[in-house]
Amino acid sequence: MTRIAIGSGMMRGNDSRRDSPNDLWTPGAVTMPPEKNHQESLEEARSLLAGSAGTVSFSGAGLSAESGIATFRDAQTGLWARFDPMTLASAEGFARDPGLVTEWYRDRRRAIARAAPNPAHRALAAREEIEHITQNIDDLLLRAGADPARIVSLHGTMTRDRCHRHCGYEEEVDMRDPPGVRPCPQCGEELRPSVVWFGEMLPAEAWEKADWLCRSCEVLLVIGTSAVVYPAAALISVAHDAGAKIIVVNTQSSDASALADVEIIGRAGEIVPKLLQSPPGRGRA
Ligand code: BJW
Repeated sequence: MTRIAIGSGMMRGNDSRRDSPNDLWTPGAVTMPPEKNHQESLEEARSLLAGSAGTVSFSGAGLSAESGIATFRDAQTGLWARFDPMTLASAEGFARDPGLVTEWYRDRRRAIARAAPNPAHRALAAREEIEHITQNIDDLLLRAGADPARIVSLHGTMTRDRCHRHCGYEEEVDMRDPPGVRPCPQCGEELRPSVVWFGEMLPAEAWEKADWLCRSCEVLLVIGTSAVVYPAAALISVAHDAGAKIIVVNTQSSDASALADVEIIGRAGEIVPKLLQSPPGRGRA
């Protein structure tokens, strides 16, 4: 696999030279003017998108990073660099200290309420034919104007609380003034954010729709995910194995890199609008 240094980042597309026995990436191994390679990869991705009759976006925390929402696994700035996931994002952690978990979510809810959609959210939302699968629990894609019927939220949403016992009770929360710990009015168990914690099943309906979209799409546009959390990350393989072209946008290599037909290393807020500027292709039936 050949990688080409582009300015402060790197970019990689499918490259016929990848069978070369000397196929080791070296930062100095630039064979063409960097701007031309950058432009070529963007054009390749744009052309895949323009010719696609069914494009699906698959996003992670990197999509919202430029809106000021912390990612999970980025060194230093990622949430898991500062907080223990099993203490704050698991049923066991909640059972141990519901007050601590709820306070952590109150802070994050206020941060989401203060945040605004960035150019990547807006570019995705503006392409009405694109279906979206997101691991994000913020509502920025929705606030950018995307059709809610075209958003599959694999890991739930911060905008609602639900009964921890799954009695069926759910309610919307005020994201600017989020509630503290309180009992479910239906069964007395505690209420908690309607998100998916480690060890919990993904919502069945969301999973089934996401799986179907990935089996039937022509292009999967993977944006800002480390692709290490399963079963969500497996959807990239599902689309790839079903014959979809995979375009990856990320500030660095990720576990999605190996499946990419075109990988563009750069910020989502800069790259995604460039990719989606082209007129829609044949559109989804
Ligand atoms: C930019 C950028 C910019 C930055 N522009 N890019 C194998 C099969 C099945 C399950 C497992 C398995 N192995 C292990 C498991 C269990 C576990 C798991 O996957 N663990 C791994 C970590 C090892 N999975 C689960 O537990 C799931 N449930 C499950 O499997 O149920 C079945 C089961 C039940 C019982 C026992 C066993 C199995 C549930 C997973 C739930 C994940 N929940 C969270 C928290 C949500 C609530 C909250 O926010 O509080 O979801 S964890 C966190 O990770 C969050 C995210 O949605 C998810 C994915 O992270 P994401 O979005 O990829 O973010 P990062 O930070 O990792 O990456 C950001 C990327 O953006 C980076 O690559 C940056 O470079 C890039 N970037 N700035 C472009 N400007």
